[in-house]
Amino acid sequence: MPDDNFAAMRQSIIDGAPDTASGLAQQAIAAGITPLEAINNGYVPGMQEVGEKFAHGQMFLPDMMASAEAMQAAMTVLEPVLKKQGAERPTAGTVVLGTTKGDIHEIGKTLVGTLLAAHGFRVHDLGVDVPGEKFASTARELSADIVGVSALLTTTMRNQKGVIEALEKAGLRSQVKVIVGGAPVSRRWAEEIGADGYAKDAMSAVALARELMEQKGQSRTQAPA
Ligand code: B12
Repeated sequence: MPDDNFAAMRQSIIDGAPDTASGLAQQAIAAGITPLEAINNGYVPGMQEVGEKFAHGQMFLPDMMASAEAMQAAMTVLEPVLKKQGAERPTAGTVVLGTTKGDIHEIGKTLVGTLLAAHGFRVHDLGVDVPGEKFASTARELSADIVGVSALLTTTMRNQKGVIEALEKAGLRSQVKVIVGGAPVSRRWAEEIGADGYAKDAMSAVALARELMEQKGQSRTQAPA
């Protein structure tokens, strides 16, 4: 697909144009473009630019909301194609995923969930504004291997630590790996709060989850009988 089409995808997000965004996604699939190429080269760069414009006062909240709608319209087309790939694989592990309390940003978290599912993980998405106790109770219910916590605001990052504390309180911390992400989150922050890993984007989150599953497998075989 020519770069022009990726530029059009990017622009559809900046313009907050859901119909254009989903139409371009359909065209991309028909042309044999992988959903990931469309996401990484077209739509996500659009969202990044929206964030920059908002930060510089060149875009306002309603514009950012329209851009989010356009992104979701594109994802509605791309997600089923991505998920189909995962349904054809053996289960790689169970992940409980959500955006932390006080935070309603969901696009990045959902993308992480979609890619994990596309790579064979069983993903339970708790949605947004999720309290730590809910992460813990669901992790127990599903015997989760991994809990993934997203935060997009500097004010809600600290609630990622709250999730770890809730898992500790529930006596689950040693059984569950915790991964964190979101635009303001860093590797250093992950270490500071005692998470097991950080990933900067959805593809790295898949690699991280696989690595942690391997570690879990090793500690299981090394554990005394
Ligand atoms: C879209 C958007 C919104 C939408 C969200 C819609 C939705 N349904 O999700 C709306 C309009 C609702 C919104 C609201 C607000 N927003 Co806003 N928003 C954004 C924006 C432009 C894009 C976020 C996004 O979707 N990016 C695209 C995705 C693909 O990227 P991502 O989220 O970073 O996710 C990737 C990685 O971070 C990682 N990842 C994400 N989660 C996880 C989880 C795990 C476990 C792992 C491993 C990895 C991982 O992988 C993802 C995929 O590659 C950002 C700008 C930015 N640069 O982030 C601002 C931004 C986050 N928002 C901001 C603000 C200030 C707000 C508001 C407070 C505005 C207001 N005055 O009301 C409210 C907050 C409401 C709340 N309580 O949560 C600020 C935050 C500033 C700060 N320092 O805290 C930002 C940075 C904009 C800015 N530059 O000022 N927002």
